[in-house]
Amino acid sequence: MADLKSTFLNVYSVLKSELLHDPAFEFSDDARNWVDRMLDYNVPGGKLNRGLSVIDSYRLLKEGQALNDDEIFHASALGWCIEWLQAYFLVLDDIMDNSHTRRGQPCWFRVPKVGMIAANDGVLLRNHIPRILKKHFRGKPYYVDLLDLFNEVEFQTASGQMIDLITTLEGEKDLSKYTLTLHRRIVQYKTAYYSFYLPVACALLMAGEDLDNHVDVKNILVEMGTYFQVQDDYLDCFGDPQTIGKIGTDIEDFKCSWLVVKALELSNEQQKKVLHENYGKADPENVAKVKALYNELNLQAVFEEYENGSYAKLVSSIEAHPSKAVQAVLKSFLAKIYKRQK
Ligand code: GPP
Ligand code: MG
Ligand code: MG
Ligand code: MG
Repeated sequence: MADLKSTFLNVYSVLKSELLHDPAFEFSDDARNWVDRMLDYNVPGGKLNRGLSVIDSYRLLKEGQALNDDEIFHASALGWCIEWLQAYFLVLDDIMDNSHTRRGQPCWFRVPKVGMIAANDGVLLRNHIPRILKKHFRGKPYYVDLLDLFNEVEFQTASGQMIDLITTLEGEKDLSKYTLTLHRRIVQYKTAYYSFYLPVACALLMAGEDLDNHVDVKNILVEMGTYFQVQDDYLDCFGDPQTIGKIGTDIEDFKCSWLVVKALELSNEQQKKVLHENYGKADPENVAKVKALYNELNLQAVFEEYENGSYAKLVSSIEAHPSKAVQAVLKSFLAKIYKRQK
């Protein structure tokens, strides 16, 4: 495993070096140094789950056949494309959510002399993906499908992010619209497709599969992605910032988080009033009142119950899948996130 990770990290160095010598742009030393630092700051520092999953999934789809160096390189390059996509989303998401830290360091836009250059860095990160794909996959029979997949998933994510953002609009702060149905719609689009479906879809394409034949796999992965974002919402308030590497801002940002939806469901009139008066305010006193109410409502236990139920449902839909290799892919993914603390 440690070995796989170091192989994967070596591929990062190769891809970075190619991008820093892209013949389509005449790099000055300043420009090359900027991109070099920007990539190192934003691309490789996360858990790398999404990226590594492409290699894991491809291996499982090959049912134990040893992968050759070329296959490992290509699966790694696709994994890195997802990590690049994630870096692009996070750099921009942190600006939009006015966040402070990410992966245990200041958000990129908060680094001195970066500021709003980060917005363009996000655009650059996004543009690196088709450049990597062109260089390494142009001759593959699944090249067009790969480009189409990344485009579709990016569109879904940006649409999910849009509904995540417009539900919090100032002047329209209306908690009564925060339901489980709205929450589900937001998280399915903003998180599930790119974080869960995309890695497995990349592996399926590499294995020569037609994605239209795997709608059932997509549905299970979207379900898993929904569970993953509920965990993210939970950790935003109850996680340890040292462990998750970021400080939560969902309460301040008036986010349609799973926690506030559950709190609204479980509150009496008095408690609802507390939420209406304090949710979505930056003042730490207001935030503390919301957190105190979450504790009063025992949301940690409510979450634990959700987590167990969700896990059991996922396991049974995975076990209903006809292919053992696909079952193995899905189970390995689920094992990586079940009861995660970060
Ligand atoms: C996670 O939401 C969603 C994204 C990172 C997608 C962003 C999409 C864009 C098109 C920019 P989040 O805000 O809950 O994540 P975190 O808690 O990590 O900030
Ligand atoms: Mg966000
Ligand atoms: Mg965010
Ligand atoms: Mg979050």
